[in-house]
Amino acid sequence: MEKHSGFGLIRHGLSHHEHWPRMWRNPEPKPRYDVIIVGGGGHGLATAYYLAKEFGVRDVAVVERGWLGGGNTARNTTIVRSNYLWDEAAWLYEHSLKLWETLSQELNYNVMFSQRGVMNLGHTLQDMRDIERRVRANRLNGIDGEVLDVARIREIVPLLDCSCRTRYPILGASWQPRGGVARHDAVAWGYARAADALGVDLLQQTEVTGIRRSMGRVQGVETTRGFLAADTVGVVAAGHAGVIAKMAGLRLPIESHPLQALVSEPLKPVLDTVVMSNAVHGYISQSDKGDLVIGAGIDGYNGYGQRGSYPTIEHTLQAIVELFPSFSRVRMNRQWAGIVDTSPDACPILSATPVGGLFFNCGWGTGGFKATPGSGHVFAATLAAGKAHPLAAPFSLERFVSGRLIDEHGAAGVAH
Ligand code: FAD
Ligand code: PYC
Repeated sequence: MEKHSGFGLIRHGLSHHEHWPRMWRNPEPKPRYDVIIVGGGGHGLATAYYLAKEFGVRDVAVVERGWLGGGNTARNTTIVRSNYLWDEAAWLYEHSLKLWETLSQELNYNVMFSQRGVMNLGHTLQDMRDIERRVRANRLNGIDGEVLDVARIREIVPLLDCSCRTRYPILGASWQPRGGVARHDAVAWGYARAADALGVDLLQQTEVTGIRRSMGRVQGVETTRGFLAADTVGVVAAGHAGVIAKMAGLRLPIESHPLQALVSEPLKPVLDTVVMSNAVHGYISQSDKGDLVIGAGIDGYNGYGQRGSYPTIEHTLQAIVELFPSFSRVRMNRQWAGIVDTSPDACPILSATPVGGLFFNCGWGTGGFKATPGSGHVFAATLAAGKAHPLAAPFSLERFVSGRLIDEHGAAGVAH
């Protein structure tokens, strides 16, 4: 395909941004599809791509109420890692991390995956015990990880205040060298372009307003562009999962919260890794264009407004300035929030439902960007087979009845 080739790149580079071919079609909806995916974020687009590419299901529509990747996918701070405590979670996120490592080649689209390492700081003896336990568990699962002492932290991040003068002195850290960051919207665009090329219909500006059911099975979705029939519907709508579940008469164990982020004015390169502290509630990295990308814990209230509250910003910036005193004079350029879907055990829900043919992929909370390729892959396998992929099976809704929770609050990058 010429539009994907090096010659195309040169020709369009010289074209003054005119007459560029569209990266994907803008099709009219068909009345029926084999599979409908609700939500055109990274997870929904990845699901559609793997359905078409690996499982031979090409009669697929992705139904998105806004624009592709306009939800949390383009609002997150792009941290990728797989250092979760429990086997089930570690396997799922590591499956994803492995897919990240070849994703640019797989999609022929540069998702700018940069394995610059992720550091999680410990500030108390209990933090350090938890860090040691998690790193050992990771290594037993073949996941890279080290426990760093303060001298090593200083070498890797010289700007961090590792003195004992701070309110919460740094005692050590966990370090995952294969972790890092990626370019969030490129991930959505790469999957969208590749899914479209395999025949998937990407229906933007199409809001799902109802889930039609009959005799205990899903029949399709009501949308602002009419009814679309399908025997299988996968809902991948992050913060709005609960709203869509209600349309099907279901109640999910999900709470929707705002989660904020900020970026600063661009600086020269000063920070070449990701630093997170769950104890003081702040994390930071520097983007390739120089902005400091900063985030916090969730705002405590439930809601669907993509703004967040001022006290959370203040608290986060206090934490960042305490960790990095030299950033106290940096000006912040922008702030925003996304709506995250938090579950009781800080783990996702990848599950069939009591409505036949209706599946949910949600509950990734504050940490689903890193899971985008793996989530899409195992959810596509689940939809294609009508039963859970082995990596998805532990994350079914059934665990909230049986009590087999997978508590990952300790490994969640930000408090929630
Ligand atoms: P989304 O990208 O939100 O896609 C869901 C889509 O569903 C949206 O486009 C929405 O418009 C659509 N939709 C909703 N309702 C309807 C409807 N009725 N009809 C049709 N479409 C509908 N994770 C990490 O791993 N690392 C991080 O560093 C990180 N940082 C974060 C920072 C912030 C500020 C936020 C908000 C989140 C962060 N996350 C992070 C979490 C991560 O962003 C999400 O878990 C992930 O992006 C979810 O992807 P998704 O495709 O499921 O959701
Ligand atoms: O899950 O690593 C994470 C994360 C970092 C920032 C927000 N979530």
